[in-house]
Amino acid sequence: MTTHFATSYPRTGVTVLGLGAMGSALAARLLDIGYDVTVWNRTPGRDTVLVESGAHPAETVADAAGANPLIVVCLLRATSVYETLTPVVEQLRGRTLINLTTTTPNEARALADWADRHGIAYLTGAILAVPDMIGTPAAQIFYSGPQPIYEQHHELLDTWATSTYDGADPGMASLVDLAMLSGMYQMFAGFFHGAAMVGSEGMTAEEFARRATPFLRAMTSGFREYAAVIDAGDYTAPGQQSLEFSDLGHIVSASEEQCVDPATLVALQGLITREIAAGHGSEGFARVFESMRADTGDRTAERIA
Ligand code: FVH
Repeated sequence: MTTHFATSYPRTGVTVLGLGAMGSALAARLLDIGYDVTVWNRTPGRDTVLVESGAHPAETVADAAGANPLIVVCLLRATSVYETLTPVVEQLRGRTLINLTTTTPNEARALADWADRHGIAYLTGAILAVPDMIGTPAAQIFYSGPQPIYEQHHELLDTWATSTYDGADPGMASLVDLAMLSGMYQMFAGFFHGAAMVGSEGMTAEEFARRATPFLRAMTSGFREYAAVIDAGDYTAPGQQSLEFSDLGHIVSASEEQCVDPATLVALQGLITREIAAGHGSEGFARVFESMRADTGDRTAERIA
């Protein structure tokens, strides 16, 4: 994929398209540290505070896109991006687009191909933070796509969050972001399930959280150990808790006895059972990974389709 770089520009000019909770936070941060920010939003009226802080309001997307060589997009979904940018694709030619809208990896790749076809320099960003965190190192934003674009705008990107460059594949930033969110939501699902189990006998969720938080925080040290096993691909190495020992049938039964839906746990039990049935019962619990992972054969055809 050829990459089109907008000519370098003074530190100051940035356009932000999309002034929802996140887009507003991104634009406000840039204003705070002295960037010259032009803003646009589909629904008028969401720029009031930003304009009072010095932002330039754009009447149309075309005006906003034409105002600066760097355009940051923070809309709702990939479809929102196409709807907004397709009519102004000629104004965008030769400029740089950093898309911080949540997309799937393939949506990000398709957007990158679309930008390339229209002579637009394009970088995918994926935000792992809530708006209030923008401007703090606790916020994380992952980027992928042409590294020169990332390096050219590194100073600006770092004003928002701790930036990580995840390589040339435009879909990688989205993939890492969604993988992190997957771990978070499944962790919360486990907490909700546990709270429902003890709640069936009157323990409050607050009391359960007080008890569960230090335990679950301690268990995260297992990630590195499991990662070492997975990367080595050796689930027979000594010292691992076996799949047979990890059978969750008793927890599923306890949940059912308490009339609590064990659906999230049953999904994991299914992966364990599958590996045991395939003859791997004596191997380590981390072998569940093998039940999940993609066949890393050539998926290029799928991606472009
Ligand atoms: N808010 C958060 O905590 C999360 C944290 C992680 C990353 N996400 C992603 O950030 C994107 C924006 O999220 P948001 O929280 O700003 O969302 P809203 O406040 O709902 O604002 C959405 C903006 O998108 C505009 N928009 C929606 N559809 C269209 C469209 N078809 N054409 C043009 N603009 C559109 C919307 O405009 P309006 O409704 O005000 O007219 C808002 O500006 C998102 O990808 C999160 O997943 C945030």
